[in-house]
Amino acid sequence: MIRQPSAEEGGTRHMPHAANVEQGGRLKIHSLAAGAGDDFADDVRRGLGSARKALAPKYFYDELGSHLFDAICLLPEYYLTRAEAEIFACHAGEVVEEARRGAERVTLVELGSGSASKTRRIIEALLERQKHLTYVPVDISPAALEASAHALLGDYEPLRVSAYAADYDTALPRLSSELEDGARALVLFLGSNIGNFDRAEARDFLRRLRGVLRAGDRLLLGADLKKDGAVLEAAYDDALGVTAAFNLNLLARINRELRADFNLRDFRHLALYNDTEGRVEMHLESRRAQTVRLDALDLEVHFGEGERVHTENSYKYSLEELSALAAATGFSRARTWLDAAERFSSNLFVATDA
Ligand code: AVI
Repeated sequence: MIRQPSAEEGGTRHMPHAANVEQGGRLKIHSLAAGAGDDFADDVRRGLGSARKALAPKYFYDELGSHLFDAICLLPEYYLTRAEAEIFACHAGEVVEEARRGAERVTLVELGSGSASKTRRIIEALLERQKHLTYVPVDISPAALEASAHALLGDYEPLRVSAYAADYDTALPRLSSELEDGARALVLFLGSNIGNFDRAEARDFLRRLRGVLRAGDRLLLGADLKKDGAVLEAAYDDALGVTAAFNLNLLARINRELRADFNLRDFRHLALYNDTEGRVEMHLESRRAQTVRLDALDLEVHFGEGERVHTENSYKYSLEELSALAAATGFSRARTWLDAAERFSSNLFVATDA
């Protein structure tokens, strides 16, 4: 998952590109991250000023939001993380065999690597088959990248890490310089992150990714499957209220960073499955008519009773839609693994000839 840098991680704007080399030359960190400060203010002004109020889900992930997301992944209702971990526990060897087919070596890239906990199974399976491995994680949070890179290097001696603290748009054009001749790329895009793009954005993103890959390179894409709406709504509206807190934290973040006076108790979390669009929508609904002041923006925003702020879409896929997505973006869906309950899919896309 792509996360925003927290205040502690620095509000530095447009950090110049710098590559720090550490850990006996085994770790390189490329800092390409731009601070989110003004973008956040501009996006909040635009989002709350539009006729259909909306806020971008990337802003969930400040420090508290990132912890709340980690807690969501432990919830009984949020099956996605466990299902993907189960697939890797059962099939990492096969995934890696398929990814390596016909290649001597693999370079592993991960988009939105976060804590990289599920990646360990893939790294281990690769290191059983090749002596050395270059791992190229990309995440917006320098702190998360550094922590996960140090942990992985401590645990896997033959590993070399070239990490990019950057958003996807900034990192994608840099990736080609990491793809060595003679080594196939295996790109991980896990955890249903693709679901937070709408369908056109998903196609656009995968086309841009395909543009930096070579024919035969692989993408392992985690995608949540379409299923009963009640199961999906429970996954995004858990009984403990953790997802509600995750959603409401967006207003708390606006209070903290933009000196606003949202009363969180005056809003409620909603998670609705939109069957026509095949997506779970999250909203924050105003419980009463109210006006909120955002001092840092010198802005007042009025909310009618029952008015909603749309905060996230999580698109769900059928296997046919995944094949069509692959075909439309320069890949073919070569293999798919499902968890035992068939709720989640890990899909090996192969980059086809241009
Ligand atoms: C990060 N992303 C894939 C999660 C999802 O399922 O869309 C974010 C999330 N939102 C609510 N719960 C989890």
